[in-house]
Amino acid sequence: MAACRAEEARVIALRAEIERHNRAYYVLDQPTIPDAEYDKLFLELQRLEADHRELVTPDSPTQRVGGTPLPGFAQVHHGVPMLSLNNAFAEEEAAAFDRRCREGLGVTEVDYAVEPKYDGLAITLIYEQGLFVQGATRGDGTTGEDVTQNLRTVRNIPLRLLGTGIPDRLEVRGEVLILRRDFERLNAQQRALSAKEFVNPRNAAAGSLRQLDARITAQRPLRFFAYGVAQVSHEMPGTQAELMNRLLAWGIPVARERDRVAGLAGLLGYYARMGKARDNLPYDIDGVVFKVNSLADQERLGFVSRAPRFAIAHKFPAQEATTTVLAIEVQVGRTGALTPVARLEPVFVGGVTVTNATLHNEDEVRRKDVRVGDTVIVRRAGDVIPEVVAVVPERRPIFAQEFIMPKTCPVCSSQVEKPEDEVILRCTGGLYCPAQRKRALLHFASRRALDIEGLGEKLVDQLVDSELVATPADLYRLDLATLAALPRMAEKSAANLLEAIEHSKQTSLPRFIYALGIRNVGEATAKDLARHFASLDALLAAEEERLMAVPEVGPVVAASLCRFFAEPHNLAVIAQLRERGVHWLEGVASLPGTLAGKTFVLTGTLPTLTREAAKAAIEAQGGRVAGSVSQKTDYVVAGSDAGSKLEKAQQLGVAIIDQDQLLEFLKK
Ligand code: 9MJ
Repeated sequence: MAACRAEEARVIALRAEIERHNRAYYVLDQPTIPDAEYDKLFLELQRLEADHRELVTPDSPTQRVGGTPLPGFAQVHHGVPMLSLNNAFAEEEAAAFDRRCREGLGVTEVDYAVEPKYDGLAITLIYEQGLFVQGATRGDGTTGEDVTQNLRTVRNIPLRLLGTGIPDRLEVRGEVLILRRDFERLNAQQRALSAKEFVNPRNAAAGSLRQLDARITAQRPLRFFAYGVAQVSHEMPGTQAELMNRLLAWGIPVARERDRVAGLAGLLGYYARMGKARDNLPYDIDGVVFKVNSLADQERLGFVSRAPRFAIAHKFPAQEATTTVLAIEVQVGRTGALTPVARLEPVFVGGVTVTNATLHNEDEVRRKDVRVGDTVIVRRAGDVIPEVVAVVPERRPIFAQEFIMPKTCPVCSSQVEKPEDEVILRCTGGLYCPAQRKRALLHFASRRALDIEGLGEKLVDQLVDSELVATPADLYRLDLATLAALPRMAEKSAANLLEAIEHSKQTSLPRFIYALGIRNVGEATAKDLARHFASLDALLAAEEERLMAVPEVGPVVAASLCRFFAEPHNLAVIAQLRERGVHWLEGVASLPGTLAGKTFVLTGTLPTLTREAAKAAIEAQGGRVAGSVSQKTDYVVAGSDAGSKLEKAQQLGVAIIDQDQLLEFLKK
């Protein structure tokens, strides 16, 4: 049925509105309407076009869904070759690039346009009279594949350019990629469908772009970002930075993180800034790109073989590398969790040499099917612990055996159980299990717990293996002769350790609760409990209901606490710790750290607190207690019979408080 004028007008209005929302969402990252409303507009347009085929245009948003699968991709010859960039891996190489640019241009300082180096796939887009007509992959740089149908489905590639001054012909270069958050969602979807997950966003983007059936590509969250112009029929701006702004004005997405800098210092500053920002960017980047900003200067510098002289990619350390699995071992954690760990052929990745990578749990090993002898892709991003991302199946040795989790604890041979609703297996040996004992000791001694400096993994291994120490309470019975007799232990280190142990006796209630290593009781919960109960005995006496009355404590935490305190062995250790001198200031419900950066001086006799107790309480909150009053003193805590320190404080105008005011501070 032929469309009437009103329908034609509606189709035009719908298209304009949908494209406006598309641009707001995909190019400007500022969504304007809820998804459901967008879907309604889209459906209305689809229906009108289905009823009136003559109204369908190639730039209609409905044309982004993909059509009949192709038998194969046609080849496209690139009129202007798609070059690659030379790489700089070190500062000296960036400096050499800057020197060559300065010398080539005869200037003392070069103005640069800088941008992220996307870890995606290079493509080229051709627009004629503002209409997207062809898109192709880079291929070998001279000839690529015609992936126009697939690129039409990429939501942030404009099918028609917007605005004014649209050239008759424009060829834009850029990269297609998948944003990290979209990648996570895509893999979750794959899991839900029991389909194979993608290894990383780059592989997912590559696989999606090279689909012969564009309907599949349409379902993949591909994005495009432009970084250059190969050909244009019109007069264009004179710099790379302005060129990018012009593309953006036409509705072509460009990197938000682009910038302009001066000279080598500017380049290195940008590299450092982006290196820090890397893990928080919406997409993966593998470095930054430096380009001489002036397009005339770019032309003067020209090209060397297949790469421009006016640009360079300064790479970041790779976050992924391949290596081989030498063994799969199972570690037992503090709470008995069994974690499979891959021992790897050492490999340099993420800026460090990695020899182990976590395999998380049994389900993960099975899903990834990692076997000893496998070649695997290892990832280490930022400070995150290295992990095995995937196996390279083509390189699996024929003898490789499927990995099976042990049925008993690999350390103490106790039964292994899989608690309901958990993916991890746990050793049921509790503190009978040396592995759990070692982990518990390390946790007890860790910085945020009792902070025993020098009590590291090796020493804990020695102490437990030689049966000198089984529980944290045993630490407080060690003596110099016993410690110094340990292999590889010098008398000085033994003395230092004893001093650190002695020092740890004075602690705070939140630290002590945290140090016990109760499941589901982290630092924040320990603080909540300490604040609520104010004394350890009150906490020990609390039944499940009273525990649940703590605002931040739910049934899981309450159950863990009850289980822990119901264990006579745990109560015995707590009693021994107290007997052996571990102490804290009780009756003061407080939040550690509230006095950070504040210096106190104590003088005179306080009504109830001993000087040691007051000092411990201040220090437990991160405050410092000094011996004499100076300009740097924040507060003098004065009791009865205060002498010269009080006078000094008055002279210097330092705040003077009493015990009650101090206790108020400690409560905050
Ligand atoms: C990437 N991959 O992000 C260039 N690139 O410029 C950027 N690649 C490039 N620019 C000229 N940002 C040739 C290649």
